[in-house]
Amino acid sequence: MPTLFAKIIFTFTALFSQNIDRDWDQGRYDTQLLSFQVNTFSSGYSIPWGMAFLPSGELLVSDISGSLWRVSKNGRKKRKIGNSLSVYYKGQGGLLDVQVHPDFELNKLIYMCYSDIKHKNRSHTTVARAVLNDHQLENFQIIYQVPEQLFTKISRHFGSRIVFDDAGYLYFSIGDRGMRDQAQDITLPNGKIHRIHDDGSIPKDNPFYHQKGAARTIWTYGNRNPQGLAIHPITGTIWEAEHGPRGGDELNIIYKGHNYGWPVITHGINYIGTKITNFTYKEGMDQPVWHWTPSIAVCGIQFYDGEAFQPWQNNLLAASLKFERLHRVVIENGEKVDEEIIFDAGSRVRDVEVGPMGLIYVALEDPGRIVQLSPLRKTPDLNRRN
Ligand SMILES: [Ca+2]
Ligand SMILES: [Ca+2]
Repeated sequence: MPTLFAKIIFTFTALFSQNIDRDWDQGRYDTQLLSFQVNTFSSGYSIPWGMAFLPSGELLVSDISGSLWRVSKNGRKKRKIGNSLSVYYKGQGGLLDVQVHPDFELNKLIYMCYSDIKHKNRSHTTVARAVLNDHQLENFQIIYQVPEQLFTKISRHFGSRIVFDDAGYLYFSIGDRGMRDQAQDITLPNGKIHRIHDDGSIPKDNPFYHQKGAARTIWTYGNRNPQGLAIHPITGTIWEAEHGPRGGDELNIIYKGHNYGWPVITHGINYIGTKITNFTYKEGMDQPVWHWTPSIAVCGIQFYDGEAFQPWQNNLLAASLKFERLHRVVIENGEKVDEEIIFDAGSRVRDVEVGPMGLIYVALEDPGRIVQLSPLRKTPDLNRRN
């Protein structure tokens, strides 16, 4: 009889947890400037690591496990895109970001960055592009890959995000790969933001293009583990978010050839509490626009440029893995002037994206799913006295 009893309990638990899974994200949130509704948009992921909208309004989702998905406009259907990526799915490694070419309607190109794998489980961050034909990738092409001798068994700090600027250059990030001092070494690719053309060729006006021995794709250096990149909708500047050690998560504006300091300067300390450096400032190294200390484990970032959440226009949305929240950061003249936690997700927040109708899409972990934020009219405060 204990077996039958256990079975009944199990069935009950299963039914109950299914209900929770379906409904637990739904709710109304009231914030300083407006209220919004949260609904589940798409589920069934390991970790939805990156998101990018196609001009059709469909959403591409890169899952860390290596699967790439094409999700219908209303989120009800998702289909796996066949790919032959050699993804090292371990530790922080896997399929990372996905991005759509600015001229997708003409060339159907999509871009992916991922933890590539070589023999003996050595890995590094690679960038590839392919033509997306319905649910197949065609003309798959690796457009950035480090020399094989730099592949390592270390399975952390791969970065990585991809953005295109207004002039069509492609930027992507690689973390320090756990070898912090190498972030200052411009002959090595790790701990850097890179800039290439959309076909992988290297622009001749890159800052170290003509410097002997330098990795010519480098745009900036001294970046610890950047997992957020976004273009400011008005100024066109590139904004970057990177994980600090313990403390010192950074928000930076990315300028050609600049040194962002890691590990010579940082506002963080080692995880075990010991000091990394005595310095938070040094001549020739950029200070962050903002640093989160203690660390929020900042991941994906995106500027809000839609109409639906009008009061949030040009604000930066930032994902926090550690505190499981979505932040809204108000920026004026390149400086942070205010910050609000707008969504307490209750799950690690991996990425954020703005859809073609101005709705906000948030990628959450455990279980891997995407929720949709849509605005509600703010309820008048009945207790307020003027
Ligand atoms: Ca994206
Ligand atoms: Ca820094």
